[in-house]
Amino acid sequence: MNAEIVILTGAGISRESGLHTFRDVDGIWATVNIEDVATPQAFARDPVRVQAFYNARRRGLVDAAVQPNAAHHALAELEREHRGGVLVVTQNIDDLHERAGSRNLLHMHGELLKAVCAACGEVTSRRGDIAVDEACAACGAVGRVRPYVVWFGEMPLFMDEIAAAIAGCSTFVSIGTSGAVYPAAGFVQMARAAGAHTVELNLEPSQVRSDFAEHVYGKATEIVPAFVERVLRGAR
Ligand code: BJW
Repeated sequence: MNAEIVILTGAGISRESGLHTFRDVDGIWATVNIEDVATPQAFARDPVRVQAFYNARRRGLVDAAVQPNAAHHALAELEREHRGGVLVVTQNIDDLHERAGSRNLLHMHGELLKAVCAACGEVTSRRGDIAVDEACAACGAVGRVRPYVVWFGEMPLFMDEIAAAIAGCSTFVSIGTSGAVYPAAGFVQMARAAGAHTVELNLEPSQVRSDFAEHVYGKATEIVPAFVERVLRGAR
């Protein structure tokens, strides 16, 4: 995946679309414990609770009120217009980048609108709830269908592709992420090692702010379109 610009996005880019971030004061982890919903151990211990948590978030995502915002649209425009190629690596499990038109896109933490069978690995599209006692359509295993998301302690997806893309990029941009979760928080170091220019676009300084060469702080719907315009005009 050759791309001059690699962009990492996090929950902050979708906040102005009406989706919650995780670690802000009104974020998801302020209302529910990670250990209760976002680990394989939680799913083994209490599948009812874990399925209810993700079913509720899936219902929220398919609500007509949730739409891509100006930042998602600006990144899709950048991909269309920039000759050197653009890859978006998102930690988000929502589908707002693809709805805005991004095509060169990797969901490293999975996708809420998909389910996976933990028994056979079959991945399927899913817009409705997953039932706790559901049978997998492919292998018949009961109670093994789970959200297609990456929980703590599980290996994120597309790591080889991401590492190769970062190693070959000339600009690495991080948008709307706190830099609290690895390996994504370490991508900026990989980009620096590859000689890339590194830019942080966020509401506030992230936990890895000192690793970036350039910083712009503000709302994603304001600073991302401005950044994209600057890149497309040819100035960096
Ligand atoms: C705005 C804005 C606006 C707001 N405009 N900006 C010790 C050291 C280092 C690592 C570890 C460690 N102990 C354990 C680990 C590894 C662990 C980890 O990183 N833990 C840390 C907490 C320390 N990582 C993992 O386990 C990962 N796997 C892994 O490492 O595998 C390797 C391995 C596996 C097995 C064996 C051996 C090795 C997996 C991580 C999975 C993360 N999963 C989640 C849930 C996904 C499903 C779901 O959505 O429910 O992913 S957790 C959650 O955090 C979600 C997010 O993608 C992820 C990152 O959050 P994000 O996007 O940064 O959101 P926030 O809320 O943190 O930040 C939002 C930012 O936006 C803020 O800065 C705001 O200011 C800003 N903002 N409004 C612009 N309008």
